[in-house]
Amino acid sequence: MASRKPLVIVTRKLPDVIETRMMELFDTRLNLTDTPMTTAQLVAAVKQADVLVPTVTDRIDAGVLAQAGPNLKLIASFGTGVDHIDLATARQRGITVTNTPGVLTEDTADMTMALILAVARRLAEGERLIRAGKWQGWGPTFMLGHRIWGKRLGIIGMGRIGQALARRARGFGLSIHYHNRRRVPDEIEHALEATYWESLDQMLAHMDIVSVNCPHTPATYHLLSARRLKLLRKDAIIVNTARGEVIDENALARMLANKEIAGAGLDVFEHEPAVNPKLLRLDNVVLLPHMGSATLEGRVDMGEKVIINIKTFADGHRPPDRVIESML
Ligand code: 8YV
Repeated sequence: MASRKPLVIVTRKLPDVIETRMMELFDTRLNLTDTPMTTAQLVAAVKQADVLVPTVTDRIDAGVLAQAGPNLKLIASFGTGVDHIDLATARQRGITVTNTPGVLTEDTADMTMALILAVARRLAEGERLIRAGKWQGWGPTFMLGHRIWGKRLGIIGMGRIGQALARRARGFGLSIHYHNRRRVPDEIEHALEATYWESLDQMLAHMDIVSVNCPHTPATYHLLSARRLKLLRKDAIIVNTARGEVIDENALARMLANKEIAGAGLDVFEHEPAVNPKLLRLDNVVLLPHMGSATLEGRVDMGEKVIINIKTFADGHRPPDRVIESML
């Protein structure tokens, strides 16, 4: 790759400043219409590219990777989650995979907190009521939500985003509980005054609010299964800004409809962009179109990381954000 500019194929429209810089540095092919690529287009891309820059909307599975040309040596994904890429196959074929960790932590934690508040305090319902012209005026028992101050928040996945959520939630008077594959270091637990639950089942049964902040991996697929969702208290609310696949969406929709769970705030779905029709009919859920990290600043920072990963790789060095094998 060293003697010429690498051919970099970008699958979606990125912020202008990022596209401009990529054009300067690399032989870059952009997707100016932003139409998601079909599988055939992805195959055509991996056949030619030295570097592919996909996003969460591209399924880079074993079938696509099997047709990759000999030049494809780097997949520099625009995003942190890598569940859209078959990492094992990429590794077998000697393709390095990088992502963009760290730069969307605060934005995603903000959105998680926003969803917690939106569900508990019925923000979306209130907004819909006004726009429908149905607001008759203030009343002492009108639109009552629930106080979050003093409640228990159970965070599933205490990585960067989980910890950023915990920092915010403490300011809102929530007590912090978490379940994680590994207990976090003592100093972090102390700083966040966080209680570790080795048993997810036990934690779920005791929480007022549960937030999903873990990646989607084979081990976390339907981690919140129908059985586990049944452990939640009837007055619990659940928010998900991670990946839809971590929750059994059908079971969740059924339980929300039956009022076996009080409410949900969902930014991600199992079959995006499809949303389970049962969820659309419910007032006690707030639905967002996967916009947890959607800030201009965040997207530019993500693009910067993509550029740094490609440039470092093209210069013959190990790119900083190589996806670690333990995620497999
Ligand atoms: C990104 C995300 O917007 O980075 C992630 O894992 O889920 C999103 O917030 C998306 O992945 C971009 O590809």
